[in-house]
Amino acid sequence: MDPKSDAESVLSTGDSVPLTFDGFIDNWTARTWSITALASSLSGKFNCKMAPKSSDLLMETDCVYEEVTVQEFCEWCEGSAQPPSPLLKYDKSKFSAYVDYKYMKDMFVDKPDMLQAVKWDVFGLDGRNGYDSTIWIGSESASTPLHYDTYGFNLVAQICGRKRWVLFPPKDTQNLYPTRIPYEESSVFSEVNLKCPDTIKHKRVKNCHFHVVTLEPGQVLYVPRHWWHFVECLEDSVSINTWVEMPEDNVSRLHEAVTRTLFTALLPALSGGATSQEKFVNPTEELHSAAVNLTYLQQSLQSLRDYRDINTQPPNNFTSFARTFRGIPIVKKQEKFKDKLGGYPSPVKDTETRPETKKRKTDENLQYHISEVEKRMLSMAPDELCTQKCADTDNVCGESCEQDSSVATTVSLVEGVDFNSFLESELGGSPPSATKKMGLVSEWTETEIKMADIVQCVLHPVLIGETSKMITDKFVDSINISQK
Ligand SMILES: O=C(O)CCC(=O)C(=O)O
Repeated sequence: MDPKSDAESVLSTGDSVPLTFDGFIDNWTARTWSITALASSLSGKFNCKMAPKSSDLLMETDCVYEEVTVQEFCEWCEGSAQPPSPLLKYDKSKFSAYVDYKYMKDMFVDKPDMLQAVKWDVFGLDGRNGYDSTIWIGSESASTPLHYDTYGFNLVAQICGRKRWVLFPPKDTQNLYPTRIPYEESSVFSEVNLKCPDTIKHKRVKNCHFHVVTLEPGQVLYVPRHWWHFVECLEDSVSINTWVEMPEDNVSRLHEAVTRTLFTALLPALSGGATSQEKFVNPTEELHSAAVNLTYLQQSLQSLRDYRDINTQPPNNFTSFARTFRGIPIVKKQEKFKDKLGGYPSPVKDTETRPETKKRKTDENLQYHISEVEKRMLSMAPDELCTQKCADTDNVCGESCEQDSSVATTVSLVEGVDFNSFLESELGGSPPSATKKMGLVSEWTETEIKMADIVQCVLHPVLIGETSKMITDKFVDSINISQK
């Protein structure tokens, strides 16, 4: 194998690409979770995002929120909502429901055992579990608008149901018309409506590189730092993710502090008073005074100074993640576009979409860290391996045995396609020419739209990057980390 094509080298290039991992979380207790099982374990009430099924651009500020138990969510999904469920008034054929972006340490506060049901050690992240993870419980069609996260890299484990991810590299940022409205610390949203791209208003979207993947239960997706993503549940689904801190986050923290300071100062002009703030600020976001924001900005400068001054750098999570996959080959996989975005897919047969899986060769000279899954396999006697029906293509056991991909591990590349291929597969080749602004919560006035457009230019990530660089040059010398 060409050493440059192993997973570690692909991950470690300056611009790594999304990868999917098969067979790495089969031993998680969380793999057995279903929405029904969660409903019987969790009694609390959680915020649930209700969104109309529509091909309009849908931001989180356009949705309504209801407080529900997971049992009520589950009954609504099954079409058996009962009074006094607040979801009773929503028709499942017209709405989606999303108990999204919930920190597991809050949701499972009185169920500490359930936090141990998630273990990221197999990805080189020792000791990382549910305490550092977020859970997303969505009905079919529930979605998260196109955005990128400013901090870290992301690992996403699909627990049940399938989810479609459309990803774009950071080099497409200008092609995706970034906006900080609605404002959320650590997320940059896009103005582009992927379900119905307006190629007149957003001409550059045609230059984008679309990386599309359908995550199936048991798969894990690696989302590299600053990759844009639009995510949609193809079925009722549960996923769990962890955002993993990186050294570059020190610079991102300064960018975010500058953005927050400017946004908070501009908000009164935008909203004409407190009443319409909800249009401009994402529902989960909490704003602070200018004084608190400036303190936060100073703290981010201090973190940069500390980072520069530490002689021995703290362990780098990304290096440790990448090193775990040294010597592991990468399978090339391109989404077959079996299901249309926002459509009502019929189940896909496993054999049609899964890449071929191969059990890795056990060679003492290979220096890679052996995954937990593989350790389990290696601790088995050869005939035990046979009864597990492993994909023994190297014939370790010497017997012929039936192939079963569930015990093998595979790392696959999520390759990119261009705009036309994306449109042909997803929208039947005819892009609509206009995008409407959704307004389930409240309609936007002409003045608000104009003001928001101006603020969005002032808060453009490129400008914030330049301002942050100036601040860094003035207050912190020679920072030795990427300032992208
Ligand atoms: O699963 C989703 O709907 C969105 C997930 C997401 O945005 C993330 O993990 O960064």
